[in-house]
Amino acid sequence: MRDERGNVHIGAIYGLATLFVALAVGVALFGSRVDAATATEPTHAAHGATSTADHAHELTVNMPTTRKAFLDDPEDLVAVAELPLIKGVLGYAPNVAPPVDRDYRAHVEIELEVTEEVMRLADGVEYRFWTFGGSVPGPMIRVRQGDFVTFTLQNHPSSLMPHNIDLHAVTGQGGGAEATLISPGQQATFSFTALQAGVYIYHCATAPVGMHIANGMYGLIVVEPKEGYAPVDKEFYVVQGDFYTKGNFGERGLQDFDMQRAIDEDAAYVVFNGSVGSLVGENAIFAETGDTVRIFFGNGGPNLTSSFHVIGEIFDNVYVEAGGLVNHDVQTTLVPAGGATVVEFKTDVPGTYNLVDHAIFRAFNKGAVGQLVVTGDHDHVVFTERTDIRPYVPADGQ
Ligand SMILES: [Cu+2]
Repeated sequence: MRDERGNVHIGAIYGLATLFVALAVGVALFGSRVDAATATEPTHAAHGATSTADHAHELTVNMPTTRKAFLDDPEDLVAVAELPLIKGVLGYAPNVAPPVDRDYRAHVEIELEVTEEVMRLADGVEYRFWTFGGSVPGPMIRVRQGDFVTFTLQNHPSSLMPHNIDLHAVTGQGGGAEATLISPGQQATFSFTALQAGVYIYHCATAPVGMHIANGMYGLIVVEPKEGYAPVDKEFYVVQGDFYTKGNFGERGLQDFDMQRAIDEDAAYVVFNGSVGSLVGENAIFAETGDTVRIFFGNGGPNLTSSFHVIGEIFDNVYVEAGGLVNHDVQTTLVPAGGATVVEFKTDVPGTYNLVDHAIFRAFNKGAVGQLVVTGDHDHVVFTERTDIRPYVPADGQ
């Protein structure tokens, strides 16, 4: 349409104008009733009108089969006053809170105490953590979709700071943050209905929010779908977090928080369950071959997205972002700061399986390693140990 001087040929302009007029007339005459079958060339409309059976590759979507909205069931209409009162049982990592195991709604009471205490961050390294329940992560809370939860947060009198809690499972102002903001030596209570199933981070949301999270104030609340999760042999609770100390990784002594480093997202430590080695050696988690394993995995952040991977395993199921969409056959799953996932797999071969953030310098240089030790019978079809080793001499003898 353009010659070597860059001029557009008049014929091309005429052709385009004719086409435009023809299209305009077509639209005026037929409007939306233009039948795809009358088109002389395939169009998007015609494509969309063909049967899906004509497609070589059909898109398959894993529709959530278990998802139910609150108020879908008659039981959701039962008044709170009629619900049985249950004391919530907490689970301290790597142990989970016990499965809900009930097919009715309840009024669940949860108490969680905030403390500030010096604990081990790595060998020879201590840190003044701010905690829910005296641990990092804070304990797992586990309820059933539709439960009415009365939540009491207590700030220990020995604390120096005010604290609160924002539970991502809560629908309402600040996730409970305003309702629970308390000074040392106070406690506050609020209630919420767990409207939606999923696995949710909770965290402190007191200013400076980043600092409270960076000091270890996060954990998971599991809202089981009404029919519960499928039974498995082993469940574990792991939460990743990044830490910002004045000293670099491994520098000994009591380390102070470094605000500038946190702003720069220059983590000195990236760890599972609050310290280097929390899931390694004698602290490892265990399973036997043939076990089905479920890991509730959260990421407290405050900054870094996790590329969660178990070396030598493939996740059979990943509850994408811990929601109702289940993916299969996944190697590494992204878990955002302030997010979670649920991964499930079956152990086939004995060995030591490293849990890592596959942003791999974090694993080998900043602490993000855990170990799942699998014992039991060896399936030599699934995997052989090394069967041969010998000197290698290239054919050309070099
Ligand atoms: Cu706090």
